[in-house]
Amino acid sequence: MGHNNNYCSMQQKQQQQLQLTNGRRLRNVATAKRSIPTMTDYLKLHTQLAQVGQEHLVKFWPELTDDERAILVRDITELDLNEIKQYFDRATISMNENGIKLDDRLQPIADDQILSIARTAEDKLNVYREEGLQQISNGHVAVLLMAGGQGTRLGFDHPKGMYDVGLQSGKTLFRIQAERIRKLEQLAEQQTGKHGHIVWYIMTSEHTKQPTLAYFEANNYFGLREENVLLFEQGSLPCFDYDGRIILDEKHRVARSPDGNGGIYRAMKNAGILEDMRRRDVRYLHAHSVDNILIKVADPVFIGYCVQEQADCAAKVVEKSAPNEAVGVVAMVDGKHQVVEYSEISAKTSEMRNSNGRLTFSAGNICNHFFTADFLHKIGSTFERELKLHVAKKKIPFVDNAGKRLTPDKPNGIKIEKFVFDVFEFAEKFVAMEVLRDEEFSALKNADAAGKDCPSTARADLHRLHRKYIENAGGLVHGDVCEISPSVSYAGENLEQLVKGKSFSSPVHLRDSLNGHL
Ligand code: UD2
Repeated sequence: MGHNNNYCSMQQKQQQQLQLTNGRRLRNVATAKRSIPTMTDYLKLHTQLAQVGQEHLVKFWPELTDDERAILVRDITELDLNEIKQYFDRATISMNENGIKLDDRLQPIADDQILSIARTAEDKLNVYREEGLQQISNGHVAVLLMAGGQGTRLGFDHPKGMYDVGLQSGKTLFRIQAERIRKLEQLAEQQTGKHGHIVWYIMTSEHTKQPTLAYFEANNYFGLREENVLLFEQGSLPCFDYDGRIILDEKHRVARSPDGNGGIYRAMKNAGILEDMRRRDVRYLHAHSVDNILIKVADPVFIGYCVQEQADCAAKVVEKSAPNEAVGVVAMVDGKHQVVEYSEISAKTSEMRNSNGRLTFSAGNICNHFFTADFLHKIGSTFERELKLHVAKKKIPFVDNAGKRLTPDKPNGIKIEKFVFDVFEFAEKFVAMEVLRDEEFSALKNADAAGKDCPSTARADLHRLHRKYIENAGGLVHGDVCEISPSVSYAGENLEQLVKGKSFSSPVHLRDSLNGHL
């Protein structure tokens, strides 16, 4: 099993550092060779563990086989025990702060730090678009896809990116994103005459790495160059009981879970992604979640805006639909940007409106971010260790004193996660871009039974948008089902010659003319 833990000692880190193989594939060197632990190893481990109150981790040692001992030793040595202790202490503080209201410390994003697409003139947006396309042509732009989540709510047993949303084309989220990247490279080349590659970094977790890699290989990287698609694995953190003791998942396994999408910062450093960016002269990174079917991957307008504003960190946001919509909003707390959860604001503050009638705290976060490479280096080398910890009480399977594995029926411990947006406060210049929800955000979170953020809504949102693209280009669509392949248009551009003055009946499927269906 490709167990990678990023919370390890320096020496371990050097041994375990993920390495790039063949310029693309990542391999955990530590798993390549495993030696049989001796009694001396055991005694040494026991002493180290006892110093931090975790010696129970080796209590089943006499019953374990050599192989199991080797696995347990690896699991434990991958933990940086001193750091782990601090994690639990900080997690406890964070749990105690849960629910504290931030109203008195809250300010909205300053007007000059947020650009609303709806209220910006088209020629200004074009300037940003051209800037973004120029940066793409120069090879300075990469995408970081956060794809380490398990998608349990969707009830799909594979990485979410492999989900077929039920479009006519049968395309999965991964394929849609790959095709948008390819199209954007072409658009950039058409504008500048120069072909630049968009590097696609994909963060996976222990659970999603192998199936994701196999899926990309089986699909020939969707026509992208293999060396420009790099998968890497995020770290994990051990699960604790309420007294700070690390939970044993099996007699020879430490219980752990992915360290959250904020794991990107440590994983990018440890897996050599920051170094890869430096080597390729990638200067700007667009990071986003896997589950937004409308995602404008490497959006040149967003990139161009951030570059021209000289921002080091940015977020796309959508206007909150109602005061009680349970989304985090981007705001300032004590003068620093952060995402404030719905639960951290009182109803009175969430209902506040400006003189123009808009909600004062309306910048809904959509897991869609921009970072400069310099900023990511800064986070990796200093601020990563200060990232906030988010704690959830969970039912965590454990082994009892008799060595029997049990699944509790109520929460028995905590899982700790870091969030990608918690770096905003370290930015020297943070900006936000408010985009239109119907053009840029429709998340796939649940199965259809939930009735929202599910396959039916994702499909309907894409159909509606693509229909709007055709209508904006002077065509007519009768009926609801309408899909435009990214090979035809990335975001509604260049459709006039195909659709102007024409009328289409649902189901409409605009594909590459080479494929003959118009
Ligand atoms: C995320 C945002 C939330 C809002 C919402 C919109 C965070 C922490 N929260 O909430 O503010 O914007 O999206 O849809 O960003 N992931 C990993 N590794 C992990 C956990 C998650 O890669 O350990 C990925 C996951 O695959 C997905 C993205 O991060 O692509 C967001 O994760 P989620 O769907 O669990 O987050 P959600 O919907 O609670």
